[in-house]
Amino acid sequence: MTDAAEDQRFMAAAIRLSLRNLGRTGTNPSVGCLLVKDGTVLATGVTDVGGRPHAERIALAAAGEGARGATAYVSLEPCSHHGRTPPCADALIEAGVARIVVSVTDPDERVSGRGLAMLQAAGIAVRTGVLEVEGRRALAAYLTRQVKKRPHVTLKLAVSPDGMIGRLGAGQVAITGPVARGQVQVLRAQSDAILVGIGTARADDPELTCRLPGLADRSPIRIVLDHDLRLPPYGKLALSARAVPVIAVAAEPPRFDDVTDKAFLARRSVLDEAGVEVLQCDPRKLHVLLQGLASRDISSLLVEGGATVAASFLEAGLVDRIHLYRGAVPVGEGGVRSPLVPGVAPAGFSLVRSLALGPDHFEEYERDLSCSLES
Ligand code: AOF
Ligand code: ZN
Repeated sequence: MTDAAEDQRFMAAAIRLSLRNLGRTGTNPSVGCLLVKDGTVLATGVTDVGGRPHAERIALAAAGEGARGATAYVSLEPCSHHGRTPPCADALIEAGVARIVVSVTDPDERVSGRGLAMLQAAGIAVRTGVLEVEGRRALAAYLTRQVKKRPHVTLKLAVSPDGMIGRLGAGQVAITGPVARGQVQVLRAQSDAILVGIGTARADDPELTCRLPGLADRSPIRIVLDHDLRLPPYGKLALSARAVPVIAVAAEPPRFDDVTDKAFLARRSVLDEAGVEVLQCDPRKLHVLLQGLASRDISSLLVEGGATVAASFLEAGLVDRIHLYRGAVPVGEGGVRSPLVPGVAPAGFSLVRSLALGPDHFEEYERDLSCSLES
């Protein structure tokens, strides 16, 4: 195998490994690191839950003296700053690593090329940009929050063969089967927050938690766009707000004769008591809301419905990735039309993955790079 092919093979493994703690490292990226010598993996490391220790330190600790003369494959540039831990670049130099292969350079202004420069200055051979597209995909939440100061947004839609996402007044309609639903639950576990509109919250009474065995403690924060604060206090979301946080995003309360609407205040105090946080921010100003969520350490946001919310995120140019499921059973009369249909790439997006999930079909679209620079 050529050196280049071997670099790609080990970097692919480091990136795959990094996915293990996706959504569990706070604002710190989940990074994967492999230490390799003579074509054999000596040790591996993934950024620990909570964000520390960093991946390189875990791999170096596992390899011990064996790290001397090894090649390190890291999905993100090793850090150069004294943050809550000393620089990984120093640790790699001290351990006597001979060569470093990196996928993505770190946009964190404390690092941003300095990690690579430190390694090179110490005489270590450095190669960057290996499987960069895949590396950026795995680090998308971190990179988006760092660069755009907003969370990375995934829009998920489950669409029936007749182009519907549900039926008016019918509550939750099962569009897809258990395999697809399981995949959505994994996506929830990997996201920091999940967002729906008040229409969906009222009509479907969803729980929006991750209920896969073993992943129940990884439910994301639940956010409802709720302009007039109509979230039912006895719905599943409010009733479970003490176990898994719920944020209702409401506009400024209406005022009559300069007195704040009493009914609004009453609704707010009931929700306060249930443990629901009311965030005052006009839910129609999505850019402002997303900046606010990023400043609360939310790096990845999963938008789960309904049609109005999906359309407004798309119109605002705030969708980075789309997960589109096509179910097998038509909804028929009274259906709610989906803003997107499977098989047709939305403008500015490209298909990156497509697979069958039992009777259903799954498509993943990513925002084209030229469009993703703007918002
Ligand atoms: C690495 N390896 O596994 C990760 C890195 O608060 P601190 O000190 O943990 O620093 C956080 C920054 O460290 C984060 O913004 C990013 O630049 C880097 N994350 N670096 O060498 C890792 N997770
Ligand atoms: Zn580090």
